[in-house]
Amino acid sequence: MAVWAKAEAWLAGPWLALHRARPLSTRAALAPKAVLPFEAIPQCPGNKWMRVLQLWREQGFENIHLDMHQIFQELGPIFRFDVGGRHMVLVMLPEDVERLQKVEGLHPQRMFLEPWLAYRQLHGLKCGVFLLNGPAWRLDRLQLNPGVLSLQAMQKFTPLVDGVARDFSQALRERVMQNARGSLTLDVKPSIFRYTIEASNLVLFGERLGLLAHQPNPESLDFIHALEIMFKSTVQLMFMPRSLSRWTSTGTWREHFEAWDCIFQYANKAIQRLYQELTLGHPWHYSGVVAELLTHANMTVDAIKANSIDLTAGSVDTTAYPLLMTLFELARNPGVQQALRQESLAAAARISENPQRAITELPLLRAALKETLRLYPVGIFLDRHVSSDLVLQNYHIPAGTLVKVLLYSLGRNPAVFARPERYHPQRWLDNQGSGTRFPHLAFGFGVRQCLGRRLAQVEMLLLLHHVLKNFLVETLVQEDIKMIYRFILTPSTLPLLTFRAIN
Ligand code: O4W
Repeated sequence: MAVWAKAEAWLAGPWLALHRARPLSTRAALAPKAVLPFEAIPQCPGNKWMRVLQLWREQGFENIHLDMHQIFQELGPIFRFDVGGRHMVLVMLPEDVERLQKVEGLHPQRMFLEPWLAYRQLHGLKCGVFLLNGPAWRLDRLQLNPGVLSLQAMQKFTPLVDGVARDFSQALRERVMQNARGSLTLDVKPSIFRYTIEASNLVLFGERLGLLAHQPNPESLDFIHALEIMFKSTVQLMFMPRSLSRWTSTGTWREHFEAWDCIFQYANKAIQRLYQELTLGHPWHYSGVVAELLTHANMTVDAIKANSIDLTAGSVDTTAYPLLMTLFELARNPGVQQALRQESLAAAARISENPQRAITELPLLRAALKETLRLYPVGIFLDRHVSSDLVLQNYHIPAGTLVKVLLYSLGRNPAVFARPERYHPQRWLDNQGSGTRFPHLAFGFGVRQCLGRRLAQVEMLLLLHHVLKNFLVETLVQEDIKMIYRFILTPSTLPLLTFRAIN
């Protein structure tokens, strides 16, 4: 216990100083509130071209979240950073996110993602909203929201997801019961990926693939593999100007484009099947998000296709990894797991009558998902090209600057989250009454927040609800899992989990 307390104090030390902000030295001596010029922002040490070299040698930036976390501890809660020819400002405090939110204009702009854009340019393909900016972005985004992100859309697709989540736990139960011990120990990652593909495909296209009942089909395995290659090569290419990387990383560009070929092929087939059926006659029932868009949205078919590809490809890893990290945290925190199970069992009858109740009747499980994303945010950065001047940590930030919020550091700051290393979902509920609510920023903020937010939340919530009702989840591993940055934050390894049937 004493050791713990010490470790905690050590961890908290620099952080608490950070949160009080503006520590040390010269700045404190200056007139209070005098806004300092941009050039005075502490600069990340090291040479920017050396970092390009490091990127190239290390084949990516797998520890960028840890490196930047470290730099915050050394330089304070704001610093400047350049890689190659790019300049950016990094921040990590909730107050700065608030300031960014306040100055948000009509067309908030994200970073420029060259490798993804290059593929679409090469093939003359339209971009989905993730890559668009300006008025073109806004037009499409406003058309997409009602079919994808609205409460009504969520109410329509929740029963579909519930069916897939039930099938998942049914299939797992059958496998568990085949064992004489009534338990099954496995690497659950392939099953969770099949679940997210199956559930998303049903919600988007109104079609079951049958991935949970049968052995994995080769097409979806290729699709999963292509996504992995695409993410990994994105990081190797995104921090370097193309004029340079075309010479230094020719093989990586080829890999990247081949991965996109496979991803587009996979998604296009699903779109084609649906398109044919809709052409043959209009369905009587809700047939999924893309059918809604094709029949109701004021968008071209090409624009709907481009966004369907983003949704199809974007709803696999982004939902699977938080699910896996939640299962792991529940396995090593049996007390938390038991509390969640009680909540799920108490609400089970009402939810099975109407699956939409899951959203209101499982507050602790929803808090657990927030807690997972606090520690393991899928997107470690929120970024904005600011459209007007603003002040962050008392420094002037001119319009046009790329500002990045490191969510990874925000979630692990003890001045924001007491004992941040603890997996403690209850903190989100304890906090609700008080004035200072915790920032839950894993899905971003404002009009550019994650379009798939509600789909991801429902997929995660219902899978965990049905798993918790049916199984005890256990693990031998108590140590933290090392996370690596591959455009999304992913676990470097996952421990075996044991599922033990209840009753
Ligand atoms: C397509 C997507 C579109 C994905 C294929 C895959 C995917 O995973 C996603 C995401 C990513 C989208 C400096 N997607 Cl064709 C974009 C839909 C969250 C969905 N939700 O990752 C988060 C990480 C958002 N991130 C960033 O913006 C980021 C990462 N690094 N940097 C910024």
